[in-house]
Amino acid sequence: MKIPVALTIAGSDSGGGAGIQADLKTFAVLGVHGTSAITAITAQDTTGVTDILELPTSLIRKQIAVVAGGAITELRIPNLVVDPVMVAKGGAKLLRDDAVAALRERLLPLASVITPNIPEAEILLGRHIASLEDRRNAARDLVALGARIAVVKGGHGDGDATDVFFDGTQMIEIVAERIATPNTHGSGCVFSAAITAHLAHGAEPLAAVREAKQFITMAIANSLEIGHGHGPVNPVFALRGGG
Ligand code: PXL
Repeated sequence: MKIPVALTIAGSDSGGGAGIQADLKTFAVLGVHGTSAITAITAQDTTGVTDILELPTSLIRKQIAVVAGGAITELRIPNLVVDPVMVAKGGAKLLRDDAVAALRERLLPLASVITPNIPEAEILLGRHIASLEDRRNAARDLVALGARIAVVKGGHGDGDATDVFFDGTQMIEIVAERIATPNTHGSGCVFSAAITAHLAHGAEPLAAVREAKQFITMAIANSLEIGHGHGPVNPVFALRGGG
């Protein structure tokens, strides 16, 4: 049987709700064979991150190399989805300050799609983002910085969860009703992994993002009451047992 293959390069969440674990569940449910390069190991539950170990760069490189046949810059990989993770739901820092410039200057220009939430777009662009118009301008500027497509997500805004998609030509709003729940841990991971999975299946980027938006909306609607903090979204909502 032939199946598309995707590689997630991400941290491990011991709580199982975000990072590598969320990405692999999402890939599996969307019919993609998931491979992984683990960048860091977090010790965390739904109430927060207790410890983080960064893995050696050489080992991260090797994980990517054996799976993908070369590091990202040397490869002509068809689709690179960059989710610029910076801060966990509970407030823990997941990206060192000195890595922000590298993300902006070296990774962003390689991205087929970059998927910042509002706080991440603010850090990448160094300015406050309040209105929907600010979100549109942010998407424009992220494309000007070199991303092929920017999706600035509206989850941290008010009202509907309106994401702004810009590919250098089309500026499109993708809207979903806000779901009132504290259990949104892993939402960014599941969204970016779902975009990746649909691209791996050959979907056009706008279609992939629209499908991923529907998928994350369902994963939030079916999110899990686990622990005493932000419970995880549920990418396996369609499976028997659901969790
Ligand atoms: O949701 C962002 C995220 C990504 N990756 C890892 C995480 C988190 C949030 O906690 O732990 C490993």
